[in-house]
Amino acid sequence: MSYVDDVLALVQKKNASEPEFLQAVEEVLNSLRPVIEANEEAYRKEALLERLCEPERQFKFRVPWVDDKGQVQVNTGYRVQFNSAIGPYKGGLRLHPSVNIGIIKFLGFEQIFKNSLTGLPIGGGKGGSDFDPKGKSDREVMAFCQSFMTELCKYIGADTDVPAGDIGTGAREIGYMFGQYKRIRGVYEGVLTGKGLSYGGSLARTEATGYGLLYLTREMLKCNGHDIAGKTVCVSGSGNVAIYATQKAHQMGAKVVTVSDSTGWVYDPEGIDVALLKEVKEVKRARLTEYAAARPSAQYHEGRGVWSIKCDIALPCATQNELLIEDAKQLVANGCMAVAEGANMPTTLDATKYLQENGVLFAPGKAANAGGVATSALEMSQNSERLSWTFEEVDSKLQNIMENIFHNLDDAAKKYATPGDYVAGANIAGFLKVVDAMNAQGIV
Ligand code: NDP
Ligand code: 2IT
Repeated sequence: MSYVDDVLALVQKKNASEPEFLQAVEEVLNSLRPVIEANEEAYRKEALLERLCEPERQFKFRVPWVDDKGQVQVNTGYRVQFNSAIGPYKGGLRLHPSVNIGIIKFLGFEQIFKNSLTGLPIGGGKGGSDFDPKGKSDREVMAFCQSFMTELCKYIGADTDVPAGDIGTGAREIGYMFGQYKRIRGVYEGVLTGKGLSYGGSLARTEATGYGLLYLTREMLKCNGHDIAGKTVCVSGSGNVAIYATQKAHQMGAKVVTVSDSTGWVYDPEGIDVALLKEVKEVKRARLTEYAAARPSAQYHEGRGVWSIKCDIALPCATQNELLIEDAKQLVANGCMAVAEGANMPTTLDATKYLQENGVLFAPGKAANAGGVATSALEMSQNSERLSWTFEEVDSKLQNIMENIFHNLDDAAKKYATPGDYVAGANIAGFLKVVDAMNAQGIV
């Protein structure tokens, strides 16, 4: 068997109960075949892929907190420090009832290559908890965040591991966690990103993932002879990534006609009203039924269904495995020309293959949503030099980073795989830098 097949078999055996992690590893290793096969014996001897697929370190801990009724609740906290070859561990904290070690490992593994693609010195990590912030009071969220950080603060630091937001972790949660870190460790440092502007946050970090997604999508379309202006776009999700993707798409002259949450979705043929969406989701923390109730042109549907609407561009911005093979078939039948992933691994492997085989331009999440972590790295730089840059300065660096990422993966696809295969291009370009650093640092 080839080295890649041997390692895939080993990873499957060792992590049999972690389907999302196995899915992420399978996608990456399969697309690395051309570069691995060119150097197979050396890589095998160094156990390079075995080292890449094994986290450097992982923590799992108890998070007890008291709810508003005086009842003690217990959640499980995680931090996976996956790979520090090119910089301190960097990656978000997911707070969602579905969180388990396999989900955190898949996210941490993806983060290694994503962070490498940004061109900035950040390694891969991820964390979170099965805590559900939905429906909790601010005091309950604070109690959870303080308890979570009381344990997490032992393992992180501005030069070792710098967490940030992800699903369920926004500015409120980051604020509570930062306060607790400072209180226990007694240092005021950039240990978290996505902070509020009054205590070390960066302008444009809130917008960065969604904006970055559109900067990369625009570049991908441009290089394939298309203009984003005038295009109809379907977005899924209605959180941080979805909101700012929608806003930037509108600024570029495209029209977003759908958004969704975990209970339903909205079709708004007039174009999503971003101010209303922000009010419903960021201020009221309410369901999309409230958006539909306030907007005569919007139709609300229970369940899932955004990919059934005819569009030119699809931007999955909610969660993993939300765009399935039947959705891919529907998108192709409806004439969709591009899919760019705002979420991490939202498209299943068979759906990705179907889209690519049917000529749809496909930008994988580890490239397309890298604007968030890239801007987090810019926040780290500003914290280190104790200065704050303007919105325009950060936003223009973000644009450059996203356009460079697209060209790097386009070039890598042409050089090592198949032109236009941006999945392979992203994995290979991300991998080469990490491997170079790992090799230089010896067997660690
Ligand atoms: P938010 O918590 O702000 O929003 C998540 C959105 O996705 C909500 O609309 C939520 O609906 C929906 N959603 C979450 N889980 C599910 C589910 N199981 N089924 C259906 N809908 C679901 O998170 P973000 O916008 O920050 O993150 C979205 C995606 O983008 C994630 O994959 C994340 O890993 C990725 N990402 C985020 C970055 C960031 O900077 N924030 C950076 C790069 C990637 P509901 O409210 O009903 O749960
Ligand atoms: O998936 C991701 O890249 C994020 N959730 C952002 C991570 C970060 O450190 O900003």
